[in-house]
Amino acid sequence: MSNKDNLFSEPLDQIAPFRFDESVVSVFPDMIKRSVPGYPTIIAMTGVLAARYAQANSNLYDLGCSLGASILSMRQQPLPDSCKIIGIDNSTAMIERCRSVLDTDSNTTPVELRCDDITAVDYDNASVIVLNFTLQFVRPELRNALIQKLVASLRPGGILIISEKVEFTEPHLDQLNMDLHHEFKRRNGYSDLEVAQKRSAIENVLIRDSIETHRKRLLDAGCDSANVWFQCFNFASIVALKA
Ligand code: GEK
Repeated sequence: MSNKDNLFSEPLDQIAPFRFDESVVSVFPDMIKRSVPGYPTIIAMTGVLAARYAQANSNLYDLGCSLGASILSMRQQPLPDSCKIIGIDNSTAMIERCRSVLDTDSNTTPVELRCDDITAVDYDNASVIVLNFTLQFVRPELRNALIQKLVASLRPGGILIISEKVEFTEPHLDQLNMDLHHEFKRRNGYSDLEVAQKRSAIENVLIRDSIETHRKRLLDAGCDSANVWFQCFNFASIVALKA
């Protein structure tokens, strides 16, 4: 059961940089659903894409797995034999809660959870790699090397799914999409104070790239295509294929 996210509902004297700690974990499903336009669709389609591209005897990675939403979506699918799902997150609180979520799931594809920094891990034999709203929290100077490492670990015919809050290079479009996103949050019950305080907490923690930057990074790393399959305002999901 997820509690209602009211972490920023009261005026705060000081707004600390956002962290994925116990308090966030306890409201996380409510927070992400009310904050990210298209989140339920992106999670559901992550499973659909995984079912299409997963290969027998390969690894399916969910990086920044939080409470395992994408793991569960992939695990519900009829996956080929001997697939293994590996979820990685560097928040102990997230991984612990994710373990108990998975304990209640009756699907049988093996899942391994690791509490680790996704930039410090070795990857191999991957057919599907999911980064749903995680790369935006990785320090920008580490992003190219991470994507290169991930694409190198992909088997031919494998995919990488990257969902992110994105930046628009034209200032008026960036402002328009930020306004529309804030309106989305207001309509989901967040007050102006909550929107403003969360924005301060996340500043310098969540650093956006443009869709063009994401696509170029994926193609430079060796993907043969990288296409946006979902977008709502400043939230987009890209699927990149290594042919
Ligand atoms: C979902 N994918 O429900 N290494 C490992 N984990 C990290 C790192 C890192 N370097 N940086 C951040 N994280 C999930 C949602 S949330 C997105 C992902 C959001 C983890 C962090 O601990 C958190 O659990 C997750 O990435 C980002 O579809 O809250 O906006």
